[in-house]
Amino acid sequence: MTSQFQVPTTNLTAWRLKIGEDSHGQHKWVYLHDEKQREEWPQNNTEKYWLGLEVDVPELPKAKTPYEAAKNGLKFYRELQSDDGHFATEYGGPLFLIPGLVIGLHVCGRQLTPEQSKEMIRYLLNKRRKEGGWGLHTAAPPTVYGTVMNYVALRILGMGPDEGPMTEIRALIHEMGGATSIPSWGKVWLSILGVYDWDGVGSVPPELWLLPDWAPFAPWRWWIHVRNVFTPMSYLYGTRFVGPYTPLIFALRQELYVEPYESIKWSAQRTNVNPIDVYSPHHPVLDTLHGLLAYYEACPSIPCFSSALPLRKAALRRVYQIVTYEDENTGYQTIGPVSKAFNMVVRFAKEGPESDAFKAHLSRIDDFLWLSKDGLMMTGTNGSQLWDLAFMAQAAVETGLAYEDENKESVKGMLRWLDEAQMRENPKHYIAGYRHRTKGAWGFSTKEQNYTVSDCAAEGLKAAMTIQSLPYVTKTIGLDRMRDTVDTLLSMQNPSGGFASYELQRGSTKMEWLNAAEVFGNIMVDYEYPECTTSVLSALKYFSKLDPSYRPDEIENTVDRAIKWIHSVQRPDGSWYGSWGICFTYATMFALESLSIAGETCGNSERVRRACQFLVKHQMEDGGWGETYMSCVNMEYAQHEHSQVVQTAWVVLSLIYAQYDDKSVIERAVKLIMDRQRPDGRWEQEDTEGVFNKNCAIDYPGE
Ligand code: LAN
Repeated sequence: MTSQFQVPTTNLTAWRLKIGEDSHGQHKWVYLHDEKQREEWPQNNTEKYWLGLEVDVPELPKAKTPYEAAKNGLKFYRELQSDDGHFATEYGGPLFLIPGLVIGLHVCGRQLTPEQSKEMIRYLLNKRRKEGGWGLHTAAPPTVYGTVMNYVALRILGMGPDEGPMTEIRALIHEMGGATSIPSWGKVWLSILGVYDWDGVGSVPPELWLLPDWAPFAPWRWWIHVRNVFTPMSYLYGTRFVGPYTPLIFALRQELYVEPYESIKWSAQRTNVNPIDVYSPHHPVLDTLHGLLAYYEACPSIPCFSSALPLRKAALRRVYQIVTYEDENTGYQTIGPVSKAFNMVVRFAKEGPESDAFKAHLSRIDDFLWLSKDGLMMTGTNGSQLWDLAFMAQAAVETGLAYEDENKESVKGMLRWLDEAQMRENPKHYIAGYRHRTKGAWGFSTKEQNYTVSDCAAEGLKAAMTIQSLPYVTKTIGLDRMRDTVDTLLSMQNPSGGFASYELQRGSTKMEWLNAAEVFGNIMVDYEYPECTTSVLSALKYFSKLDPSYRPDEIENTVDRAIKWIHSVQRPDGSWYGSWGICFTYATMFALESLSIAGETCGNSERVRRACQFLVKHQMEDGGWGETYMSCVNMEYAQHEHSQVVQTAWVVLSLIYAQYDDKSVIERAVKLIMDRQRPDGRWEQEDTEGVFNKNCAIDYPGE
């Protein structure tokens, strides 16, 4: 079977990337069926590059100095800039996103286009690991969650049960004991599809949204991503939503389990999670609560307790309202890909297939789909537009490349995009939706996505300030608008002095007791991070030079407290733990930037020397650095077998911030970076460099 099987593919030269005009920075890959249309709208270098086709760029003279290498790099990257000024990039890695969308569409009676489906199948098959299945992300070994969910996705996308590698994948699922022990988010999606029983899912009670705001465990205090997943999930759980029972559902019930479906004792599955999947085991508090809630959930079937029903109804009304706030605040994209699929199903379940809300959801699916050389993926967010651009802008100015005539138009383009991407108002449902202020902020991706992220707002502001320092640009972002950003940044400092990601830390870290998503760590509340803290304090510091009269005392005080917090989280070995990039190399770079702003360098600071010793100790023989995502998982430095250009560059920056005096260390690293540059100026994507929730790697190929 396997030998005859042809992985489906489409004509890659027929795909185009449409960049949104009204919704600024929006990405939408479209397939042009018509030859004439393709001629009229030829493929550009951005499309060719991301599809792995040959890019139309010259070979450049080999760089002899680091400056020339950077210049060649920007010359190449400029080719990937969109007309609106931003750089559209792919953003993949997680492998639990496609199945949610595919199941979500299936239960709503919808499908992707035939071309999208083919490319998605190609992606999943390309990302299958040599062990036979999929893990939580592309760099991890297979788990029940990854393998079952992606197997189901392939079946829905049209693969037959014995087509190609499907028999082998199913054998692996059976070897792992079948789908009964899938982690909780998998249990929920399979129940929605009708191939698991809601009785096997630990309670996801919408009633939590009826708790008063002062309650210590009230959901508005949870980390924004978890809150936005929990909310629609609790609606679907509370209504026990199940999609239509198609023949495929009955087939999957046979395929996914080692025992007959009808014989499975569902209530025993609530705590059954395969150990190979578990990163954060359930806390006994959660299991006890679930045990108690099981009685509550059984109420409707026990007449004397049916008084619980009005409570559930009220809770569902409340939860539905919160779902609509999120949809309306984000142009129906929601904060991310998981909530996107859940919210879409909720709106379908409540308002039906013809409703405006459901149709609006359908119209914003493409924002999360990216066609890569390996096929069609679902992205971690609707892009990383601001994040990529903000660093590129600062690098262009700080290296001096922005002063080169050949780069001026590109730099002006970046400012044009920044100007459009700043959020000028607070969200539509600001107070009622428990949102943090957005006025003046930039988010990680687009303005329309509409979420402040502390470091994105800060890096956006830094990018605007640096570009506007150039003599040839018109200062389109005035001081008033920068003051709005500063107001937002100042509103985000936690009592500890550190900055979290999207909001203040709104509740106790004991909330982790309720973490029911076994595959992620530290997700229940927002935590302070050296990365976010550094971005904010550096932005405030630069701003205070530009506009010394604006809130000077508060800025100074905020920066001082932030530095103290950075001090407080240095580890005894000199490093800092990174939560968004891999890992110690990433966070140590940020922390050393902070300390250099506070005037601390190797010459005068023991802690900076300790940090440098840590970094230098890990330099590899070839002069580079390489760390794997396992550092983030285990909180211990995990050496990569190969050095990585990106991490090597992070360390070079770190050592420069620290004014490290042994220049030979830096020179060897820079030589490695230069040697890895390709003749057209690009650097290839090597291993993954990003991470989230301690356990999931994510790629940043644009950086
Ligand atoms: C991101 C990507 C960017 C990242 C940085 C700006 C780098 C960071 O400094 C702050 C946090 C942030 C914005 C971040 C938070 C979590 C995200 C959105 C992601 C890692 C991208 C994908 C991830 C999201 C949670 C994925 C969906 C999965 C769930 C568990 C809901």
